[in-house]
Amino acid sequence: MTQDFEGAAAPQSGPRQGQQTPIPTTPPEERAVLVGVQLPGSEWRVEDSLDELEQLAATAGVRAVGRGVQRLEAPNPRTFVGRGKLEEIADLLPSLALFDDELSPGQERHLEDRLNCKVVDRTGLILDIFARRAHTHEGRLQVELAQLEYRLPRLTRMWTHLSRQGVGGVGLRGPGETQLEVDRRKARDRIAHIKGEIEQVRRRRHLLREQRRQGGYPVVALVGYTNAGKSTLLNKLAGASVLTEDKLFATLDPTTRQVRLPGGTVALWTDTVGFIQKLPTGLVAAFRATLEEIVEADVLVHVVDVTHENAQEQARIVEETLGSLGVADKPVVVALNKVDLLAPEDVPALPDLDGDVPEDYVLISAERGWGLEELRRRVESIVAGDLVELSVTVPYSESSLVDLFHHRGQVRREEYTERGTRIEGRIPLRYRRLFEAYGGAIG
Ligand SMILES: Nc1nc2c(ncn2[C@@H]2O[C@H](COP(=O)(O)OP(=O)(O)OP(=O)(O)O)[C@@H](O)[C@H]2O)c(=O)[nH]1
Ligand SMILES: [Mg+2]
Repeated sequence: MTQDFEGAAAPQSGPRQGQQTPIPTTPPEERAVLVGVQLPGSEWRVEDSLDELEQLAATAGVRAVGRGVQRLEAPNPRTFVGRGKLEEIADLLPSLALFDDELSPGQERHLEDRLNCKVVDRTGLILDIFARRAHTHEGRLQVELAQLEYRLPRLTRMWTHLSRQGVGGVGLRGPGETQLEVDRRKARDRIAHIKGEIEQVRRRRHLLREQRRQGGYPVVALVGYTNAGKSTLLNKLAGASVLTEDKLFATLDPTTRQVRLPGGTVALWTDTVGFIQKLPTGLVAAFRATLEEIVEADVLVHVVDVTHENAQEQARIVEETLGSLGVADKPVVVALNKVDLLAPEDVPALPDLDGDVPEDYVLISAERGWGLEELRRRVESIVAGDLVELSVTVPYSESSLVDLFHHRGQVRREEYTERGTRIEGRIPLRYRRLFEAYGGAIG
């Protein structure tokens, strides 16, 4: 087991965020030590992951004053890191210890006792950022749900602290326990209530999407690692004014704008919340109403900050997250962004980057507007898709399907029969199954 440690006296040379970490105008109050472990088989170097954690911390207004890094076979079940490392961290007298991995409630409690400071894990920090950034009703609901679910198992803390300090005992145990039960019940009630409200949000979004579908507009979702440039791209394409920032998780709420494709089709492009490594599944689930924009999109544009030293790993995280949303097989165009930052001689070398660059990629600079025409062309060719010949009779109750045929396909013949609208024509392959019940392919 090797150990290394960088304390306040030897600060980590800033992460590559030299260009990214904003300089705080007021001195932040929190003095945080960042703690990470390198476990066997993990794809990320712990230092890179801590660079990212430092960037997250800066976004939350916290200054990192040191790092504790340890190579371990497995995290310590009680204290996550080993005893020696704990002492080194405690010596720095931080007001906050930020752990790069999710801690169990028990670990958090032990660590707070040993380090005598606040202990927050990566999830808690991300939730804090989300909470600051949620502006819409929907965003707030989703964040509150994620926070409550995160905190519920941690609600025992107050009580155990008291009992260990000897304040408890028989007299206090009753009320303490009762209070805890009350708190838990309140939290559970609130969770149920929010889930109900989020369900309404989902329904509303679903309706909106149905309306769009009836309008026949193809839907494009911008996905990608946080800070990749999704919002910048949407702004450039649509003249939208989505907040873009050199901070993680600038966007929480999806924005949708119309963008005309080169052939004249109008598509709806939606900007979504960024992904990040070690994003707990509970958090992803809380954002389901928003992420359904991705699930229901016709095409995904995966924006990658190709200048980031972990671009490959970031892209993989995005693919994994898409997989967990069940959309791994949706058509994707990869937009390798920020090429304006690359030296010209690096640009043509990109396709060989680790031999792992996907086929359907476009080099772009969202900021300069480079490559956007090509991007729109790629998207259009996917949206147009392969056309198949269909002959169907659609019941009058399903008039939206007739609209869809008109908007997305080419109607050659249409007549009104007793059973419904009879249509012959061509439609993109992927819509065929919608018409399966009403007829079939010609030839
Ligand atoms: N040089 C350069 N910078 C870019 C480009 N595109 C985006 N950026 C910068 O990258 C940072 C992040 O951009 P955003 O558009 O906010 O990124 P995002 O993917 O929406 O990020 P989140 O909403 O946080 O997930 C901003 O500082 C942008 O100005 C580009 O093509 N070139
Ligand atoms: Mg954004």
